[in-house]
Amino acid sequence: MNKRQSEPVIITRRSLLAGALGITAAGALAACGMGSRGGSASTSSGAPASQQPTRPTGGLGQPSVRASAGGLLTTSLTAAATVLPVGGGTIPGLTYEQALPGPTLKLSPGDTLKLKLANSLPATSGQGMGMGNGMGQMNGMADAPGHTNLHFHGLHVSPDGNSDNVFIDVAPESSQDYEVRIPADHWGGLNWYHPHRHGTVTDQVLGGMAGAIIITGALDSVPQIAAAADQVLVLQRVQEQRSQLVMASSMHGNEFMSGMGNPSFTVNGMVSPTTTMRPGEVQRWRLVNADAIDYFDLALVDAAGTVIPGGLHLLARDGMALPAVRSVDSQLVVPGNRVEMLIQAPATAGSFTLMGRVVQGFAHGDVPLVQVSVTGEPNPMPLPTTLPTPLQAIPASAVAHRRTVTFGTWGGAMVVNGVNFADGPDQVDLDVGSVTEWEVQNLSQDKHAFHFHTNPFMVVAVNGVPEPDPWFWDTYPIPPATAADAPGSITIRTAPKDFRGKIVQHCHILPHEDAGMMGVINLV
Ligand SMILES: [Cu+2]
Repeated sequence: MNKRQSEPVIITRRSLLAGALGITAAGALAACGMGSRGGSASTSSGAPASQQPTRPTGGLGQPSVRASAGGLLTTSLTAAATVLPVGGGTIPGLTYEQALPGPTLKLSPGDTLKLKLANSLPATSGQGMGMGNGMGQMNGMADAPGHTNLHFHGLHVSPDGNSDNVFIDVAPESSQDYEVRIPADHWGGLNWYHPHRHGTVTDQVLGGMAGAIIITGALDSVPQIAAAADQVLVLQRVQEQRSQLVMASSMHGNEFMSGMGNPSFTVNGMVSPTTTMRPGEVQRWRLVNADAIDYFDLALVDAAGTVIPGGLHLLARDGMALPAVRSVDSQLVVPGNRVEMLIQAPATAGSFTLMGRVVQGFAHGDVPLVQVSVTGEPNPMPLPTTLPTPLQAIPASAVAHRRTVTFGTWGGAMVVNGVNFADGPDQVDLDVGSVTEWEVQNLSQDKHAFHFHTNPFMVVAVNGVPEPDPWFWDTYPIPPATAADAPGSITIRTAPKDFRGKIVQHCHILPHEDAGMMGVINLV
């Protein structure tokens, strides 16, 4: 049974109170004996006692876990207004299951998820941000306060019917039964769910509506990974003046607005939670950037504030395992990105911090995401080198089609291929079963983060410079244009398979998406 502190250590201006949602979730988890591993048999290590990891005992809790059994996970999520305790006061939020973040859904390849989404959101939520008053229409925002739906971000599943279909509309006081079939050959990794009803997404994600989805996979049985304590880290914000931020950030230069309304960045519902590791211990940390706006540059820093070189041992990005461990100083995560990594505590007692370092242009400063106290008997654990991954790089020789896609602004509106979602949308076909190479251009001098649904893509170049080790993502920042005739670009290769239907490509800076920076892709 885990021992957990009753209170998070308060080191920042704001911190969720003891008894806040993260602690409640952790307590509930400990009470039902699941611990941080979520009760998964697949993480049983069989390692000798000296190799057993220290279980997290600090203030860092884990979201509650809902795991499939016998090939099926039947569950429900109720979206509703929630009062979030912050500092000495409260902030009105929007959550799933009254929890920040929502519960973690854990499934295996071949499983079916049957999920009832119940919409108990206030029918007025989202009003006051310009929707329905002309200003929102000018921005391309849909006039649908309180409406919602679900997107299963990162899952390679059908986009049709009642599966991962973002054209479903769930009105207030109604519900929707989703059925999502995970292919038997789905890759394992961390994904996430969030609302995707055009026009209300930003308000709902900023309010707190997000949760992790774990697909089990080959990494789980790598001995060095199986021996490591598994921590899911859901990075979100709690936010005053949410509706004003939504409105302001849908305009140009959003990053300068991202500090509006005193945001507090949380991990599993707490500000700068603490955990402990033994000297030399290795833990498996899986982080999703579930913020709607901000980029973060992740790095481990020591007590003196110095970056620990090679401190992030990357296993997977956007839910897809790398072919080998990559040990890096830092890793950028834009909204929607996931990064899974091993973290090794130094050989001697002390402390270090997972820092979400500021990215130029954003207002949040360096955010200490998780603080680690290194204490106790040394427990040196090994790191793996090569990794099992079911993915294969897409060679240039396989490219059958080429296309250019543009993200930018036109007459003040956010557009894809020159068209605002409310005015079209832009529609393009994408051939299933063959390889297409895309140049995705950013015509504006704002930041944009490219995402499209159902299939991942391999990033082969950024601004025309080849990537040294091209691999897969499902969300990737497009560098800003440096001049009107000098767009930023990423070059990607896609090999869509298995599913046909109507999906979307959009900017994952969600106020841009709500403002119409989204187009339709027909998988044909
Ligand atoms: Cu954007």
